[in-house]
Amino acid sequence: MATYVAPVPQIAAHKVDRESRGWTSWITTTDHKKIGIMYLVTTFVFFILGGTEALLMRLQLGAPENTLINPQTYNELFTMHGTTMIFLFVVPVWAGFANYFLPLMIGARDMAFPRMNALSYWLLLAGGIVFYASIFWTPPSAGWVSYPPLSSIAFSPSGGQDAWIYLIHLTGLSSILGAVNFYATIANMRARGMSWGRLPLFVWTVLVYSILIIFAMPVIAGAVTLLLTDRHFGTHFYDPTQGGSQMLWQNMFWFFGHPEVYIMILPGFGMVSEILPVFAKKPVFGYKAIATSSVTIAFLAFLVWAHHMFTAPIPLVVLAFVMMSSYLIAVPTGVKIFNWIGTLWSGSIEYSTALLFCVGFIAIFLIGGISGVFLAVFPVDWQLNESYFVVAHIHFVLMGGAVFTVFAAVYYWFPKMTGRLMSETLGKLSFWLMFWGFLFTFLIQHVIGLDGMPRRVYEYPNVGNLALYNLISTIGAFILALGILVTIINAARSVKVGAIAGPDPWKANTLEWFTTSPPAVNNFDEIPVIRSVEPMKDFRREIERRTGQRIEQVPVPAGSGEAAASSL
Ligand code: HEM
Ligand SMILES: [Cu+2]
Repeated sequence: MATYVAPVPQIAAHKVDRESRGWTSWITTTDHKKIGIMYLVTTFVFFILGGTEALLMRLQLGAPENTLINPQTYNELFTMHGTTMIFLFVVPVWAGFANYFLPLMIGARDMAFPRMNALSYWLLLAGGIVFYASIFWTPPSAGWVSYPPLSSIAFSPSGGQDAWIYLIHLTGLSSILGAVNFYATIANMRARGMSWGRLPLFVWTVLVYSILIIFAMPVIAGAVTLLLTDRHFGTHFYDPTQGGSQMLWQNMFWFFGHPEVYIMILPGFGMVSEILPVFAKKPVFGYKAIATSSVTIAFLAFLVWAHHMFTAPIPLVVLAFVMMSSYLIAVPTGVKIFNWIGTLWSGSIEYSTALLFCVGFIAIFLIGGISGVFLAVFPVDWQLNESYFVVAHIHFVLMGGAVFTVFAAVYYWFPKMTGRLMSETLGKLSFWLMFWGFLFTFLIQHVIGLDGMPRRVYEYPNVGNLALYNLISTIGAFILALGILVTIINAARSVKVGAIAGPDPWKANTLEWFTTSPPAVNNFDEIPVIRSVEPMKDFRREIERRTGQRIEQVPVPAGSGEAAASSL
């Protein structure tokens, strides 16, 4: 087998510590890869909890005037579901992937602040436990937006609402520390030669994700602190009868809430920009446009929060401004979609499961974007606000933008994390079940909304076609859940019996493939100098030029990996 030919000057080899094993190694670890895996496992557990809550709601809604679930429980279920999915799944799941892969992608040996990194994880877990502990008493029931007066002590006297507040505090702090860490790592620890213009696109989006978190999270932390003092310490920030203002909550919540949407989906955009070129076997179309559009989206995201408040008493001229700036966001988003299609265009496409999830994402997200354009017209929103049309819209955007891209990331990166490939047959089965299940569940909800069914109701009368439409939606939800289950089974099976992956099973472009699967504690024994956005391609070409032979795999530097770690 060919040995690694250094195409470029090398940085001195690095001695590694012996890798510690056993369960204590997990709770004491500061290794970004272990922390990444803990993040991923934890967030997937919450995803399953949130999904179960969703299925219970869909069961209740499967038939008109159903009495399976009482109204109070239904309120608790949608509150737990929305909160779990957003704060305990989508936001931290990206921190999980970024933890594992960001240092590898930029050629670093760990995050900038490894101990703080561990703290971020433990704060997330604490937030989740505090929140879920409330199910043993009374869970919160004021929705994931917790508007006062619903969330006030008068309407929500139970500790569940306080648990919700602590969840925001703890996961918010976790996210902020994580974001500072990602930012510092990207700014200071890139391999030699990796200028900003050579940063992998996923890393660009993690950078923007971090900046959004740093600006948005403190605002909601402040907002919930005021809610806490209103509830327990006699203040009246949100109580209009005492000189407070309910609008204060709405403004603070959505000043955070809209950027939050991009916190949840930008890393997914980055993921798609990594995966498409690998499986279309050509360079990404418009690297600079994709990177710039992420930054533009982030900037605009702070101007449009009031489109979530179109029915609140706000001057018309402000509404018009918010409507126009919301449209402006469609431009950079359109640029991305255009570039992804450009990347696929006339590529020799390999239809891997990861690629299917990316293409499924583009299709679904596009529909979510279009219903968003409807909702951004404020007179239209006055009609559709609080209806099932909105439920359809958020799920197209979030399931498409976050869940489908997360699944793409799982299929793409699983071999790197475990050393084994997942089954493509089960992967494709899972994709098609999820794709069709998703469309059955949520496409029809646009019609349910247009027919006038409000959201957050536990039952509906048997009028028109509501019963049929809701039944279709419920059946779809179970097909979707089955699809998710297939991936879980696939992952559990492949960890043990999957085919051995090798360092670079996809012939990919970025540095995380320039090491063993899974990587050793030190990630790389030698860190190469970077000369383009596609370093692996450079290595391949360089070796082929020197040896005059075509190669399938770039040999990773001798001594890298487990063998090196245990031989010391
Ligand atoms: C697994 C498939 C899913 C199903 C079947 C599902 C179903 C539901 C249902 C039935 C509701 C309540 C609608 C209402 O009564 O107003 C809901 C609300 C919601 N869902 Fe999902 N959902 C799923 C996944 C997700 C994901 C992945 C996210 C976010 C990333 C999400 C975010 C939300 C939010 C924010 C709400 C609003 C909660 C509130 O009204 O306070 N859902 N979903
Ligand atoms: Cu928004």
